[in-house]
Amino acid sequence: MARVAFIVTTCHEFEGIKVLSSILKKHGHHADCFLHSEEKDFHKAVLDWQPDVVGIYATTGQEAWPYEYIRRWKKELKHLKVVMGGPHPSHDLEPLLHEDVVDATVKGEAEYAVIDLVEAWAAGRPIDDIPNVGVLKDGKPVQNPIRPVIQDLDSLPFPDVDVFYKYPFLRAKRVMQVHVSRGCQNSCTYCSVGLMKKDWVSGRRGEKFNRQKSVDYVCEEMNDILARYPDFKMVNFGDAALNMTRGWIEEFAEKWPKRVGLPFACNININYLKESDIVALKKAGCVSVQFGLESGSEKVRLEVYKKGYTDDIVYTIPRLLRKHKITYRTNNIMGSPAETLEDMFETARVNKRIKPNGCTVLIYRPFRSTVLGQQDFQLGRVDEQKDIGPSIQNDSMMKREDVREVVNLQKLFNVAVYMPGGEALVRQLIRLPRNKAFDFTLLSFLWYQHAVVSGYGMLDDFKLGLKNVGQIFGKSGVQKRRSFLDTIETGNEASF
Ligand code: B12
Ligand code: SF4
Repeated sequence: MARVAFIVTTCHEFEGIKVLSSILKKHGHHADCFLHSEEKDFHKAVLDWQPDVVGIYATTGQEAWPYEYIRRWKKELKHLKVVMGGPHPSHDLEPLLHEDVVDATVKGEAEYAVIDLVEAWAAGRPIDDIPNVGVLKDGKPVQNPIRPVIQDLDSLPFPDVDVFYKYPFLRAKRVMQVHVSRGCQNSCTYCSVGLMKKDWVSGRRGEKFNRQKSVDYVCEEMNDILARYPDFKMVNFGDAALNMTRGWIEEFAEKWPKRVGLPFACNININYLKESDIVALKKAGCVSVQFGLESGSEKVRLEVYKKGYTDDIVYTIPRLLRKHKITYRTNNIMGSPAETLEDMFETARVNKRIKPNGCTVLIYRPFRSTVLGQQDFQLGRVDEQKDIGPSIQNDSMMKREDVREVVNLQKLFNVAVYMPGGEALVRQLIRLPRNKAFDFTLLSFLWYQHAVVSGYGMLDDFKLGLKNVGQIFGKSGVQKRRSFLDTIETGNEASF
């Protein structure tokens, strides 16, 4: 039986790891997860656990941080194997070139690939033919074909929350993070989901990419967690959109209040949201929703981002949310190649008009796993030498004359939206060199809106910040310098 240690830097409960841990345990293996921020001596904690396999979850920019740790562990644990999974190696096999560190990657959904992999390693069998796995052959990274995505999410065991809630900080928070679906109805060009849809499905007839657990499964999963961790006051659904399957929210509104009854926040896709869904969300106990406005320009939203949110939808849904007393926050992108600085000010003005309870503002990042990102690299729009760290809230990688103004506007966006006369002031301020006061302004708004408006709790959010205060606005690769902003659970990372 193999011992598998997952490792992550961000202080958050990762759904993918919870599921992988539970499926490994179901197959008789041991699994645990080690959070860098929560261990006094990270190197020793993992080493003392004596893993046979270390599993890294990586988004782009967050793949290299553990390499030095792994080199040290490999010196002491001669048999140790290392596998990397998650969005980054699913689209980019570069990690395999670090032969002394990464032994295999996994593309897409990893439940069954991980079982095959650890069992092959334990038995000394070759891993070259395991579906989803990527390996180095004759010095070249090779990606094996992938198996179909898991069609019935109810067939999976309950996610193993214990590997995260063993940490006092995570189990003492007000808000529990939960996922009830995989996929998304939209395919926005700046998001990886569009390409995942094409790439992560095998093409088998009838195979679905958008899947949701049944309401009964979700209620049972919740009660199973609450029986062991009864102090959570609220749930945040981290899914791309809770309104993914027609009829699901109505059934949820009937069952959740009686069987679980915790208030919750979630993300929604407003182009699929009807007033009856908003009524059902309210009835179910929804206190706050978040959606991606992304751009004030309808043309950019529809033609470049392919987001499907017309101006009509953008102005109607907030009115309905206010009518039914659900608070809402928007996500906004600054600095994409589709926009001028004036377009970005228009995004601020549209926010002013639709009166969100908070605005999350992210800087456009050209991921190779997105349609728009691939175009940017092809067209030479990316400053590839610039290390902006793993975050999409720190700096811009785009070659643009007005990059300083764009980054400053992202930091001061909320001033333009919420302060009387704010836009005129911000127009002056963004010309100044970037500085800590601007960073602090962004953090303060984010903290207030997230902690107070969406109900995550001032203290929890503040503590999360303090844990990482030495790591503000970091570069890639070195875990000590990871961005503080990465560590803030914005409650929604879907719509960026
Ligand atoms: C919820 C979410 C978050 C949450 C939780 C993160 C998490 N992964 O649980 C929070 C808010 C913390 C977050 C933060 C960020 N996120 Co995020 N997030 C998502 C979102 C919406 C869903 C992820 C999810 O839980 N899916 C459900 C689970 C079951 O799937 P999964 O995590 O992919 O796990 C499966 C496989 O990936 C694999 N797997 C997962 N872990 C491992 C580990 C090993 C060892 C192996 C072998 C396999 C494996 O097996 C799992 C089960 O099948 C996705 C978009 C999406 N729809 O996928 C973006 C997404 C993953 N995030 C993204 C980004 C950019 C970020 C941030 C960098 C943003 C920032 N703040 O600057 C940070 C990075 C933090 C971090 N260390 O990952 C990008 C990644 C793009 C890329 N190419 O790298 C995505 C794809 C959205 C996008 N823009 O396109 N995010
Ligand atoms: S940005 Fe949000 S709405 Fe668009 S495809 Fe990604 S997860 Fe779906």
